[in-house]
Amino acid sequence: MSQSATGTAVRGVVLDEVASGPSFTELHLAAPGPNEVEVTIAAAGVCGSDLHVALGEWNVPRPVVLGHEGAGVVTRVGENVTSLEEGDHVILTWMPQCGSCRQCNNSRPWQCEQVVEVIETKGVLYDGTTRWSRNGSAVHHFAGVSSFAEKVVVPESGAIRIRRDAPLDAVVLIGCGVATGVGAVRNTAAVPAGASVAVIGCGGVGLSCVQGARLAGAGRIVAVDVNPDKLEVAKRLGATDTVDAGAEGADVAELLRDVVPGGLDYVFDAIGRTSTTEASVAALAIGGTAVVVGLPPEGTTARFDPLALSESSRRIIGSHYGSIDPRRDIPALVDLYTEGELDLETLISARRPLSEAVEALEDLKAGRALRTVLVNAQP
Ligand code: PAD
Ligand code: ZN
Repeated sequence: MSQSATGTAVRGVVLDEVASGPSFTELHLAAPGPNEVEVTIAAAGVCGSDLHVALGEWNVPRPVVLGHEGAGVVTRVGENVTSLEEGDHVILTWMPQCGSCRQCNNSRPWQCEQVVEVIETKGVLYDGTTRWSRNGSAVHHFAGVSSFAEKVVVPESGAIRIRRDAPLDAVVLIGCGVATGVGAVRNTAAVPAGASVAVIGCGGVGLSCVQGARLAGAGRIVAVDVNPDKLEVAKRLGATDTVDAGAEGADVAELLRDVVPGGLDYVFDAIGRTSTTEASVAALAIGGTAVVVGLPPEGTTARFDPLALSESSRRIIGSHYGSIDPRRDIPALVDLYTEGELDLETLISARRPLSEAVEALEDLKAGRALRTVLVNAQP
């Protein structure tokens, strides 16, 4: 990496075309502008959402530097930055709230309108331009994070300062998967102690729902997956029962009723396929709530029986980013980890160098990995 006043040469994982797949390549990163910071990445987590983009299931502006779970150290601050300084340890968030839209003003920073309209949709930072380029041509940011790179530039509100004694190659997972799963249970659904809970899909997000249910004091926590290894992990993280949905023609709602007759108070769909969303609703008890957490491919639809919904006071709700306020909830989740209440090590199936991001995405696609943490060897 060579650094100058105008920018830095860094390596990162770029997706040009879905057909050719991502590659680890040389890029130019411009210096942070006003209200932006440069962060040297220590670790990045590989999440199902990166896979959605790599597989072309979500359309984002390309070429794009992938990655949206990241943690590192602030190495430069732009003009007008007041809340961060060089040397701060930070977890990156893909919800760098603008602080002034209708959602931010209504204390719903996880739905910031400017993030959707500018950062996510256009693949740029708040001034409408990108800090990334390659051979003089613009390359886009992914979700305002692009953590599969040696260094990044993000909005000031996209870097959340955390305590310095927390290992960055573990707490990195809090930035997306853990915040999403734990938050869905504790914030979005506000599951009360004693409730019966099922979680469909035990990847990084679903296992975080399992942990959230344990932290909430749920009475029954039923983990569902097609992979028996994931169900074993779910038990270690607090599942009281497991359902293997791998058999040909398995009816997940029926299998869940065998475990909890009368249905469940809460079912979390941590995958977001038509079949899993429909099963989440069908498995509910009277007054139960289905929570759609997993993000489906664009254009997906699901069906439910409106009569059963109305007659039995059931609810279907969506959970975006665990309804978290990053500045409040990310440091609090780091505290839970350092106090031994939140298990992150069990979620990490491998640590690999950043240069092996493409292989790590392959592992996730093939179901071989829980969370792979990519480690930047030269921070
Ligand atoms: P993952 O691929 O690690 O986990 C998916 C899990 O589902 C794996 O354990 C699979 O074995 C399992 N599975 C697959 N098919 C079935 C099935 N038919 N029945 C039961 N289990 C099955 O992904 P992840 O945990 O990183 O992400 C899960 C989803 O959450 C993904 O769609 C991602 O985009 C989404 C997400 N949502 C938010 C949000 O704000 N709502 C944030 C981050 C990620
Ligand atoms: Zn994610």
